Amino acid sequence: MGAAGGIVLLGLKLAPFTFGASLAFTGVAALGVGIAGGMTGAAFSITNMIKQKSLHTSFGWEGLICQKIKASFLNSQLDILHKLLIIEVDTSMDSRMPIRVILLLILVTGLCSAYLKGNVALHARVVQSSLFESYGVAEHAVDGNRDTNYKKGSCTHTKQELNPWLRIDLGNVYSISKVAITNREDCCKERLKGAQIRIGNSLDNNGNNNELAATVLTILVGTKTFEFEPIGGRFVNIFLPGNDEYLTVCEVEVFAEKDKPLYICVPRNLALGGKAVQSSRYSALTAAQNAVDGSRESDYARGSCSITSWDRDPWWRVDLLDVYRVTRVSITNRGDCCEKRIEGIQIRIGNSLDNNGNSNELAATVGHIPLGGTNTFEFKPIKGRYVNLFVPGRNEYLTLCEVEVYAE
Ligand SMILES: [Ca+2]
Ligand SMILES: [Ca+2]
Repeated sequence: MGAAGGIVLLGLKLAPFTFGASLAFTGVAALGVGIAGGMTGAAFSITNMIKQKSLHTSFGWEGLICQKIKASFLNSQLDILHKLLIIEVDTSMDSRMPIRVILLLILVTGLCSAYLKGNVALHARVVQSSLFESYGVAEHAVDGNRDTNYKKGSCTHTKQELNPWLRIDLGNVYSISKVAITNREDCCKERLKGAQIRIGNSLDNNGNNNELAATVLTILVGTKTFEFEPIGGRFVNIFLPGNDEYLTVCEVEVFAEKDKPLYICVPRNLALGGKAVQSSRYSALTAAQNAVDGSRESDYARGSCSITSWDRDPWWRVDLLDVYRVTRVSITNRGDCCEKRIEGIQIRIGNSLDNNGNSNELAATVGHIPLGGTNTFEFKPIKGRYVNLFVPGRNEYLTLCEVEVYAE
């Protein structure tokens, strides 16, 4: 189609993208966002489904859960998209709805046919060890433009430093057999000599300890493709060992051995499996753990909500059992009564248990959430093992029917 545009999927606006070679990848990303955002019960049940399947065929790391691709799973994903489509049709009164349905159908088609052919790094998330100046941002490595003139604004550029690096996060795990690197040509071609391509799933040493796939042994002119025995990985690093080095690339393209990923990864709800406590318990039905039981059931009588007594400054806390860079918390309000209890809750995240964790960094403050509704709060990454929900300055029955926590 060649047209750029954004897609609204389950009420979430996705970043603009171009239909074409990257369509299938974007389709997977869209599904991930749908799950992550958890804007509907359907999306939430997908997360649970993946969690249950994970017992046998997937693994997780860095706040993600990754599902091994099998034909049946791909089909089930298509089923899910189909169901979401029906939900959209059934519930949306929005006049733009038909456009959304068409876009979603295109996504489904993309998953079926154009599945991940070509460069899987295109428009992927990318980060580098430092930034020389705004012309040299990391995103220029995956912008689809091989222009070798740095001044045209399509190359990266770190500061001069020890061991600079650039890391591409493919989002999913691929069996990678080829990486093409485009060097700058307006000057400084020799700088890239000695750079290593490293591939794997670890972020140890920023991913630079992952398996060495190839090394730039000579002065690289224009674009050079490095081929090697396939390596499974989500991260592709360009690592330049040495003192006082600048790392600049004008494009990095990554090609997988097969035309689909080995694993599809979606953000994992870190609160599931965590240990929850609260300042007090209203009744036997309202344990702290009910807010992380994987169910958004919002009817008090069903026993899936946590409620404290009428405490001064009540609080609830989940221990994620590890430290994550948390970027998002979703909270489900009680549905059968008491809509306003939720208002004014502070989301606090950190590693301290001083003041029961309620003095950790403030991530967001909860406003209105409709009866039985789920709101998602997004913020800059905050490192922490504990997520507190804290109501300062009043007496309240702190009531939560589900709390979901996601890292970047
Ligand atoms: Ca570029
Ligand atoms: Ca619950």
